[in-house]
Amino acid sequence: MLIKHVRANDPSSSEITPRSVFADRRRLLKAAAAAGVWALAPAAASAAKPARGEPIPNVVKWPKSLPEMPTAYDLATTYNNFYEFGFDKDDPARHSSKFKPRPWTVKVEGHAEKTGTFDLDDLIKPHQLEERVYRFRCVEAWSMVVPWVGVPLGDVLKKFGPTAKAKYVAFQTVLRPEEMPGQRLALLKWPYVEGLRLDEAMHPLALLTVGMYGELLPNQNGAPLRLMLPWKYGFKSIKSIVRIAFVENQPPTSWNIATPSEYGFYSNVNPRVDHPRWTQATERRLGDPFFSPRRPTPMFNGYADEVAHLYAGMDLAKLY
Ligand SMILES: Nc1nc2c(c(=O)[nH]1)N[C@H]1C(S)=C(S)[C@@H](COP(=O)(O)O)O[C@H]1N2
Ligand SMILES: [Mo]
Repeated sequence: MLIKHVRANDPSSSEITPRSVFADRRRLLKAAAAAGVWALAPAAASAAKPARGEPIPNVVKWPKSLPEMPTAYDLATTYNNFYEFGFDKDDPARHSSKFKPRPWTVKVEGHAEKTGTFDLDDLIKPHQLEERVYRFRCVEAWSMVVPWVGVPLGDVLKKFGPTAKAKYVAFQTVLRPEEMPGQRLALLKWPYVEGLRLDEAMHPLALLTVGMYGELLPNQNGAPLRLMLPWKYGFKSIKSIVRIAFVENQPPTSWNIATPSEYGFYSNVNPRVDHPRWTQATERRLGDPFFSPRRPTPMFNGYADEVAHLYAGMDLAKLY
């Protein structure tokens, strides 16, 4: 029942072109089957209701949350992109139950006064946590509205005292092919990496996220620690972060490495700059009835008043 319901609300495959130009899906799936990569990862959530996470108590509600109805939990946790767990939207929920998000440490490196390896519980204190309902837009033109739980990224970064040489922040996902079956395939160059200009990272909307819907993040949504950058396409919001580095030069980013002509460093949501293979002017909201029209995508995903000044004078068609 649940699965039927989810499927009926999925964006149909004819509306959304698979992003990958290098991946011939059938060849990949064959390779996956031959390599037996899914064998160790039990199919968990696919046949049943996704297991709910641990509740996070005493979360302060952010006053500027969207007044919209959040996307159904079951949709936001079963229609995912997390290539470490596979290529299809239902792979992350099905193949991530072996992943162990705790205990967890994050290595902080580079141009900062304080660096080192920090336990997640020392990095983010429970009393700092806020619930923020943000709009979320994937570069593949689907969107959702999610109540995330986290702390402003800038508040965490400031504690390390970035020095004058720190111009960018680089992020890296954990590398654990034994727990992440997608990392046993060459879907992307592993580990997944992302980056922001320091002023983008310090922007008060950038959220370092540990939960959603009042609970700890499920593995498929990037447990235990991910970014949430609501004015950028979803792929900038890197999951399962183990390394944060203050760097001088623009760091490499996974999708830019994979397909530079399609994915740039900035990746701001921009309805005026189409993806080479599909329009970015409109989107399909997960959970909308199948027959309802696509919605227009606003500049910076609706956060232009807050973030447009970061990009003043930049040609966003060139710096996409
Ligand atoms: N490490 C890692 N982070 C990732 C991805 C990924 O494949 N690996 N996918 C990105 C993409 S393309 C999107 S749309 C979002 C999806 O987040 P969600 O599953 O919480 O909706 O995660 C982003 N972060
Ligand atoms: Mo995405």
